[in-house]
Amino acid sequence: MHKLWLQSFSNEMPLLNSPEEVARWELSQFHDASFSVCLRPEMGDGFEIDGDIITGGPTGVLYGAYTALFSSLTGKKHLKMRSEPAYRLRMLDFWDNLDGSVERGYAGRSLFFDHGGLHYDPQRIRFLARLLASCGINAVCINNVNVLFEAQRLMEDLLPDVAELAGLFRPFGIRLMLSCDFALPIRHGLPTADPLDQTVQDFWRSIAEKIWNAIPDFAGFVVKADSEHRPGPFTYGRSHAEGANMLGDAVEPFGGVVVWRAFVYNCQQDWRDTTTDRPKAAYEHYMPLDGAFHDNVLLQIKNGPFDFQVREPISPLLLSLRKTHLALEFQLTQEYTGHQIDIYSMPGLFSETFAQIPRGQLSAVAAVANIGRDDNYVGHPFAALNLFAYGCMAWQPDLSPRQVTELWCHLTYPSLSASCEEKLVQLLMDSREIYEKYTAPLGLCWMVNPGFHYGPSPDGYEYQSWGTYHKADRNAVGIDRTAQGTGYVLQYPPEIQKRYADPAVCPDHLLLFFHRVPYQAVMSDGRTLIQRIYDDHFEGCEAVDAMSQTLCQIAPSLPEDDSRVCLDRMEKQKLNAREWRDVVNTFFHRLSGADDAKGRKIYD
Ligand code: GCV
Repeated sequence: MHKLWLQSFSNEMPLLNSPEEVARWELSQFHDASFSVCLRPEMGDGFEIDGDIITGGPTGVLYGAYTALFSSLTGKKHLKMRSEPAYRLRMLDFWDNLDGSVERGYAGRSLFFDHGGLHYDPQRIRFLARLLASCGINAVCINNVNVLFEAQRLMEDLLPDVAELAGLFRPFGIRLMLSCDFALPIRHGLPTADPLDQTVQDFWRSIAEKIWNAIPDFAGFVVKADSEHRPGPFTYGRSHAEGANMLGDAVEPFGGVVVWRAFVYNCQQDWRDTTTDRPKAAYEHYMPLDGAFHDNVLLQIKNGPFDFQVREPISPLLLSLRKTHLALEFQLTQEYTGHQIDIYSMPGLFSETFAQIPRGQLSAVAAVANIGRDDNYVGHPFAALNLFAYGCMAWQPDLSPRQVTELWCHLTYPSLSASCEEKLVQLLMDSREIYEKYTAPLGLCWMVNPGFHYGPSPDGYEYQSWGTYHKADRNAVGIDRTAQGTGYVLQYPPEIQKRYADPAVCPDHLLLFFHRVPYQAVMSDGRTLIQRIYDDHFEGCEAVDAMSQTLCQIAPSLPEDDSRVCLDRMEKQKLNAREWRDVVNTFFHRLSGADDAKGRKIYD
């Protein structure tokens, strides 16, 4: 079984009962270091390391143990440090269905489900829990936020099986969550799911009671309501605060939380309608509700205002709500970023996002898992970096992308030479910008194949109902989202508005997100926009060839399976990059009639 970044750790972990036992056992397996553990319950997740003494709370000792061991494996001895997580709740959300499929999953089928019920290898689940705990993740929501009909059974006859699964995660300090269907009361014969209806409120209280009886440390519910055809309070003329608070009240006696997703927009927009601009939707829905949510309700907001595109500005909602508990949501599974075939490393994204959010603004962090039943859990061996970095940075958001990438490389491939390791670190660090260049540079979103979301289709979403348009014509491309256009930019605090509203100062990588720009407009570096589009696509594609050469140099030093999978996927990435380059360049060449100043081949 693949051990990902726990390469140097023993495989033989016995059944243990608590994070403290796990901590002591992990430490006991490393003979070149001897640590002692001291429990201080009031420290919670926090810990202190002073030489060979680890002091921490009930879960803190576990995090302290992994930190001490990782440091010792990277040659750092005699640590003296104190640490506690920046965010109390560090969630991983699985989009797994009971039939074993995974929505937007690129690492094989579900690790939890099959054939309409729970179906898993306990060994693999325990190892997964160990991996997650080792990077600080402390909650997993096991089922898809699109709660398909069958999945409602997780709160019904399948609850004992869910409780058993919770028992496998518990010794690793990880609590379970479930996505729930807002219309569940109707399935049970109630005529309504109206959150203000007393019978509905009683129904949810009794559901909560059953769940917490079965799983005393259950963490709470994740809810996708009134979003992409999911049921929700709008059906009853109720607000999302009314809907979320009703569930909040139901779980409150048990100390539970409701994580309410803010991914609400009109997915049946008429493309002719220029008065609706999808990125504005979440802010318009939730700003008026600031202060209306109960204390145990968290609003979960995607990092950008659209939907995990290759590059988006930060969601303005994350910066503006002041009286609501917030959870930031990332997507590790590479839906729009290469399906775990192409390499796209996310530490840079995490770091840039955290850096823009004032300290204290967030209560929790969540990420959509990139995990499945593949032997290496994540499809592409290098995609494990995204999982590891997410966990580490949800704990310590100011870790630098390089630090976390180096740590991951060192732990995952301990026998790489220093020069190979440096090559791999650089390859991973560069991968995001390279992917962006050959696919959708300059803030151009949604040029992917509709539905499937891999490979280019510049006009694929242009006349659809999803509110995802770039409006390229023969003169210009992009949407004017300034005050003169859709007004989206006005949702940002004034100092950020200034940065985005003026095309002369707007960062190039977001230019076409905020502005409609003529192809012949001159960019800050003196090139025309059209030339920049061509250059980025040619350069991105060349960079993939260079990346492939670097990978060939590193591959012989990687474990055989990893080497094979990486090289095989790199061949596919090269084809994908070439396809993107040619399709997008041809698309803009046909529209603009402008030739490439460097005379490179653009197909007619
Ligand atoms: C789980 C995007 C994805 C959907 C996903 C949705 C969401 O639209 O394509 O698969 O649904 O986001 O985050 O709810």
